[in-house]
Amino acid sequence: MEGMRAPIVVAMAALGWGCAEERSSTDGSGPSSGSASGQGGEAPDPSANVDGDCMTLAEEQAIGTDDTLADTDGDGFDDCAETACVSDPVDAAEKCYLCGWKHADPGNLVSTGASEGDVIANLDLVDQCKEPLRLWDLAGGYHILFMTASW
Ligand SMILES: [Ca+2]
Ligand SMILES: [Ca+2]
Ligand SMILES: [Ca+2]
Repeated sequence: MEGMRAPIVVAMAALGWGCAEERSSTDGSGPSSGSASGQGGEAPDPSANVDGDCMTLAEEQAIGTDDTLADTDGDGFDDCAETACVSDPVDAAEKCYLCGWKHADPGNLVSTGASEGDVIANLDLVDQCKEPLRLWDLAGGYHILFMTASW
């Protein structure tokens, strides 16, 4: 068995799409004038949206994103897109899946086996967008997995 390779090809169909497209910050709802941080000692306006990313200063502060950058971590997905796809907007290593899957791993799953009713291992898959996908990121939804293997 050693030395044998078992490539797995997975195609999936999802019932919903989360963040298949990055939102643009140039959609006409652009930045408001001025800085949310205020100048000259003014109190910042918690409803201001300086970077035009759909979140107010108060919302950005609540999740730790930068209110002057639409894409806080510079990973190519703006803060709103990452919030929508349940990706970390302050971690450049975590991005929205191109196919729209949400990062839905609840973080508390434990593999119990591979029989009916078990929680199977958090497999490394490749989706139809040719992107690596962790199986547990599909938790909480119904998905059809098409898997093949060859030796
Ligand atoms: Ca922002
Ligand atoms: Ca980002
Ligand atoms: Ca990110």
